[in-house]
Amino acid sequence: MSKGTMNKIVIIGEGRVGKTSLTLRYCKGEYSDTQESTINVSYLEKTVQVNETDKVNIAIWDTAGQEKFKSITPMYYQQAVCAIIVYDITYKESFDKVKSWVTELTQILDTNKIVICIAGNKCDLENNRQIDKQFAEDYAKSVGARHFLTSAKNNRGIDELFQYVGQEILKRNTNKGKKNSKMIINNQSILEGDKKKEEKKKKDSCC
Ligand SMILES: Nc1nc2c(ncn2[C@@H]2O[C@H](COP(=O)(O)OP(=O)(O)OP(=O)(O)O)[C@@H](O)[C@H]2O)c(=O)[nH]1
Ligand SMILES: [Mg+2]
Repeated sequence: MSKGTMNKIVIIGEGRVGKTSLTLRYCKGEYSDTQESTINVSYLEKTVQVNETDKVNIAIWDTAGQEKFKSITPMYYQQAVCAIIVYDITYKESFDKVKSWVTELTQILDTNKIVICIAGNKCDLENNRQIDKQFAEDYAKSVGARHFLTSAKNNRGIDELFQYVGQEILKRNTNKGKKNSKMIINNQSILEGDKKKEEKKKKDSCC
């Protein structure tokens, strides 16, 4: 990956599902049982060490889930290369809403091009689970997304989630790079072909 490229990730989902807690846990190693609701959006940057040699810089846009901010959230989707949709495994309605987030994303972004992850957060509260893991995984698969179980409180599943995001972004950026260099090579061959044609024309018209 070229150094300095910033890859935009947007975190969306119902209010109080743990979007900010996930982000803070991953970026700063912090967690609070009294985390306050986000106003509009918050922004953090981090570098994901994908493997021994490759790093991916990510800019995380942690959106506000409260109803009153719903109309402004789509503004933050633009240019995103990855969306993480969070629900709370102990709150069924938050999973039902995942479907509307997926629909909204599809209307604004090319979902074939971006990485979509669905995170079932608060998995430390297993006894209060309202959403079956297999059910959630099947749903994620059906919309081309990858499902993760996370706990910001117990720091579970979060590194795996962002590691996957980093790997997928790296893969896509590498493919894009290959496509671009192919285009440059093709353009070069066209130019060289034109040059040869031009020289032949000159020769033919000469004497
Ligand atoms: N048990 C448990 N509680 C969590 C977890 N993650 C977050 N919480 C708690 O859930 C509440 C909401 O967390 P936030 O991170 O503010 O949720 P949010 O999705 O950012 O909420 P909005 O900013 O309002 O959209 C807070 O009291 C957190 O401490 C978790 O993994 N387990
Ligand atoms: Mg928040």
